[in-house]
Amino acid sequence: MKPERREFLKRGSKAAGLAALALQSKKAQSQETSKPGTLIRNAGAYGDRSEFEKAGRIGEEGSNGGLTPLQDTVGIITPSALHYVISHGNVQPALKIDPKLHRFMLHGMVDRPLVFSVDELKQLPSVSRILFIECASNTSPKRSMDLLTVQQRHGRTSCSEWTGVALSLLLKEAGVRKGASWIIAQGAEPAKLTFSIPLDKAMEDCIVAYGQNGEAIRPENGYPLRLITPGFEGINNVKWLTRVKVVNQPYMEPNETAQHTSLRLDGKARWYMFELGPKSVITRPSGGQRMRGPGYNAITGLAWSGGGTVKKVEVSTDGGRTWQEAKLQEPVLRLAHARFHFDWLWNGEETVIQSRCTDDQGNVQPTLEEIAQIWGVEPDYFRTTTNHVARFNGIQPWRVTKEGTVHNAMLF
Ligand SMILES: Nc1nc2c(c(=O)[nH]1)N[C@H]1C(S)=C(S)[C@@H](COP(=O)(O)O)O[C@H]1N2
Ligand SMILES: [Mo]
Repeated sequence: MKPERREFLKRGSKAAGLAALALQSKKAQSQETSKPGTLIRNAGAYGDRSEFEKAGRIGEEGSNGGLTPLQDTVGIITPSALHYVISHGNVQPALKIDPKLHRFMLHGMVDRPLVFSVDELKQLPSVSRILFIECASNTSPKRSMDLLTVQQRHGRTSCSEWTGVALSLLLKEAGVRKGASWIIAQGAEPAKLTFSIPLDKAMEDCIVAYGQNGEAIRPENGYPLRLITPGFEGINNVKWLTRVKVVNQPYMEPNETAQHTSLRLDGKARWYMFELGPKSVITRPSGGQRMRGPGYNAITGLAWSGGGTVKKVEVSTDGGRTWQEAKLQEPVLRLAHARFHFDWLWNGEETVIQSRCTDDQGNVQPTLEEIAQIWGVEPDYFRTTTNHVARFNGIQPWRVTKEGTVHNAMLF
């Protein structure tokens, strides 16, 4: 489709406001031609980290994924360069999109279809929110067997500050028609990833984002535009966003049917689940690391919930017999990673350590055994099934041996 942007923008008085903004952005551009200052010599125009820092994403075999080294990050922000990457459709390393040529279209069941350039979106009132993103396949227990580290088990979640325009603002400008109930978001890659999202969510808090941690979104994370759908599973955060179509039913695209459902024993599948459950993981000490030795060992980790704000994290250092509350480090933000700390005096004996998240909705992170019970399966199901188990938020146990080595204890 090649609708004339100006045609759309001309219609309606509110839309005329947007047109004026578009003109302003032209002016602003022409002012930018004046010479910028000399870039500083010693620090570099665009800084690098210390050569002694080695934390990096690792790949997943047979996929385009890159997993965040959660064991190496501090605080709650994932550096953009370490944000996990999952791209379907073989987009490797990432799409190269010229932001001057890129357009975002809002159409379908609206009174005034709208088309925006990236610059035009940047002229609109912006919102910034620190939010986690997590792939529905993160921590799928089946993968547990040969995956030992927190990066391998949990590295499909990251947390960034995302900046952009509230999708609700754009939808109001476009004028959503009566009877509309869903939006369909689509990406620019050859496979055109497409996903259906309830209109209520779009109006509540979705963001058409161009910024990540204070600069442009990284190419592999969706440059120049991506949809941010707070708290919903990763796939809803459509990268390289080209359009949002307002419709009255989900489109049941392959990604939301075949590839993002959980098949149950009775042959029924769970789908359109969207919201991710409460979750947490101890990132230190975690699989593959070594204890400092008997005595004081700091425990730290991350907790998050698609249901709201992390209210409480409990830690058990005795295989789940007793639990004690961990300290939550400020800030603790809605739909963001939260950092927790726990002071542990290890007696040098073999034990299992784990964490449990409770969110402000009262949702408590379950054990694998509790999930099995809800599913009506034996815990061993998760070891043997060939079905894809998505949205698994079971408690992550780490076994600490007498020698001070730490191992994944889920299903072992
Ligand atoms: N256009 C497009 N958007 C996409 C994807 C994709 O392959 N193409 N992958 C989805 C999936 S499955 C996840 S988990 C998240 C990952 O976002 P990230 O790569 O920025 O971490 O993006 C989602 N958005
Ligand atoms: Mo995903």
